[in-house]
Amino acid sequence: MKSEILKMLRETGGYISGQEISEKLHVSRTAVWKVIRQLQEEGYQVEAVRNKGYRMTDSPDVMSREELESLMRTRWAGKNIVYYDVTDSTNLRIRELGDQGAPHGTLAAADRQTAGRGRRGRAWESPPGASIYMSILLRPDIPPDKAPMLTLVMALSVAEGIGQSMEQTQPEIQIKWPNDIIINGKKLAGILTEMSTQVDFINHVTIGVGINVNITEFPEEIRSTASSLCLEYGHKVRRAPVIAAVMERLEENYETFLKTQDLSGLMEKYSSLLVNKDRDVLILGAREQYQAHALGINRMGELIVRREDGTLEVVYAGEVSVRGVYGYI
Ligand code: BT5
Repeated sequence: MKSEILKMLRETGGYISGQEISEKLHVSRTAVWKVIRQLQEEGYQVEAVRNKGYRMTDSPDVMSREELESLMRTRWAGKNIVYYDVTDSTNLRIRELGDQGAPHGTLAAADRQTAGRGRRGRAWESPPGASIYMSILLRPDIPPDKAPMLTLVMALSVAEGIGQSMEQTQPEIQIKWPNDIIINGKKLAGILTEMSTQVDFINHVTIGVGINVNITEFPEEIRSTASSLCLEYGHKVRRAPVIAAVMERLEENYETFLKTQDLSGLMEKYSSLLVNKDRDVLILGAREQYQAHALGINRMGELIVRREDGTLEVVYAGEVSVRGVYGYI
């Protein structure tokens, strides 16, 4: 009931009477009033004016299932939500929920992770109260070898979703192929895709996203490469609306992806946000490392590069890392 009342207060904008809320939700006016009191205690600014009703004047950076539900405008992406104040890793929670049969689009979000993970066993810095840690469950009916493209679909959705939630258009949010989200040359967000498969069949896919929102201090090892929305835009940002915006973009981009089972409908948008485009990059493969010029992505999501001798090469995301010649990008 709390998320429905929150949604009504938001959608009305002005005043809504206790009577109207109680009739719509089939509950007593006292029950409505109790929820309003709870919301006020959680920090929401809700005004109560005799003969007019309730009006929300400000909402704080609350992270809760109700807050997220009240903001979600999607049909399936993030419609079923589980929220944790603390968990080890939202990717692990979603994998478990996937095994237990949770529906496509289930979203797990946390305020803090005790074992936040990056790719290949690396760690993801996940302090409380300041950032977004979320994972979504997908059940795509595609062959397993096409699943890595979902990381790019998510990267595009994260970049677009963040961009849309901010009032300023500068600094721009960009993508470092394949899965880093960049602001002013620093890492703002990372994506971790994991899959549960049979031989030629996907059981489910978990896509985890970590976004640095209001964090202002990073550990020494990543201080020069990491940044947050708050640091770059100079003000605090509410996390829940960013999550809702990313889910909205994901729902649309995922459906575009499924039509062709490749990135033909998305590669133009993705390439326009690509920070590596037209730059010299170092390709760090298991067998060889070389310098090349990045040209863009193809419809399979591979990076197209031109080697120094002029030959074109396609680089597959699973096999290599890409670095700028002079640093991180
Ligand atoms: C990633 O890995 O960028 C994927 C990160 C995914 C995190 C989300 S949070 C929700 C979900 N649950 C999880 O357990 N994970 C996902 P990778 O490309 O391997 O980058 C990891 C590297 O980024 C680390 O080795 C550090 O150098 C750096 N790093 C760690 N924490 C960071 C942070 N908060 N901000 C920026 N850089 C960070």
